[in-house]
Amino acid sequence: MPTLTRDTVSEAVLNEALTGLKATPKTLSPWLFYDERGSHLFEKITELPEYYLTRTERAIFAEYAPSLPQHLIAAVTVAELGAGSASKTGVLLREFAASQPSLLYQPIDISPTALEEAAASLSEAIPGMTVAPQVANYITDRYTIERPEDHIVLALYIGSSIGNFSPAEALGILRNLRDHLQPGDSLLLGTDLAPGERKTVETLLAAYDDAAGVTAAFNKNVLVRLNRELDADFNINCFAHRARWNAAASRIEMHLESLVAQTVRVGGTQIRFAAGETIHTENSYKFTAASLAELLTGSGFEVDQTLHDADGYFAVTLAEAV
Ligand code: AVJ
Repeated sequence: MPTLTRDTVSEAVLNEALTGLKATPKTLSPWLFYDERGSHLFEKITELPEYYLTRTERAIFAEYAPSLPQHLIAAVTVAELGAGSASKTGVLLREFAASQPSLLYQPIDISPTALEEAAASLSEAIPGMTVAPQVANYITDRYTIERPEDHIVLALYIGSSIGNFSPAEALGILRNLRDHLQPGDSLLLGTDLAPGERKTVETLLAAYDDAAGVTAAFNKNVLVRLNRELDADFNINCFAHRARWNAAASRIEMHLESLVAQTVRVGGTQIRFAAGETIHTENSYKFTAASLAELLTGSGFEVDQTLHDADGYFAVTLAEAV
């Protein structure tokens, strides 16, 4: 099973930080958010009044779980990409476990702490279920999906995690996932939706710039992490959290804006910032029915059904590997 040791993680952090901060414009990849503190801040984000994504997706699951297609419930193993603490997954797993007491659940995530919490809380909530966690970056590392004999695989890629990736990268991730599957296996994909009739850009922006400042702390945590792990000397107060809607690319962007001209030392390298210059820390793509269909068809899946909330904020798509 591929695992990341502490050393390979720090090396990856150093590579990512130096490559991103020497580039123009400056970037830092969103996976850097998720150290222990970042993972906890993200959990707090999911409970914010402005952050509708998690609770909307959970409501869709709760409504949908009792009517899951029979072939999915019969003999299935569930593998989840980017499981995190898997707080939403329980709703679905409970449904599967009801008809399948020895359910095998395979969460894959980059954060060992989040996986430990997921394994602990789910094993307790669903006795009899086997949890087989895998610490892996599903973009850069190999991962495995086990298939008990005569079982189908249901892959979960929920929480709009795929929204962090460009359309081309998203295709690559789903094609790679498809390569782990067989025809007849299924994918449940959770995606945040683009502004529409009832969803405004303001709603979106508020979700990424909440009144309590949790998202700002989450964004700035990447600098805290570089300070600690790479002995960098970012002055956190000299950067501000910014959320922007990029309509042309259909994405929310998060940036850290340097409030002054300054030089920061990162792993022995001097990085210069102009006043107002930003580090682009995250893209969060927002989908339409058309962009979802294109993504899924292009990666070897066929859309079975799409579920969403009444306001069209969020979508959960069930697709079959073809
Ligand atoms: C975990 C990628 C789904 O894009 O909404 C939340 C991360 N960033 N607030 C998202 C995030 C700022 C989140 N995803």
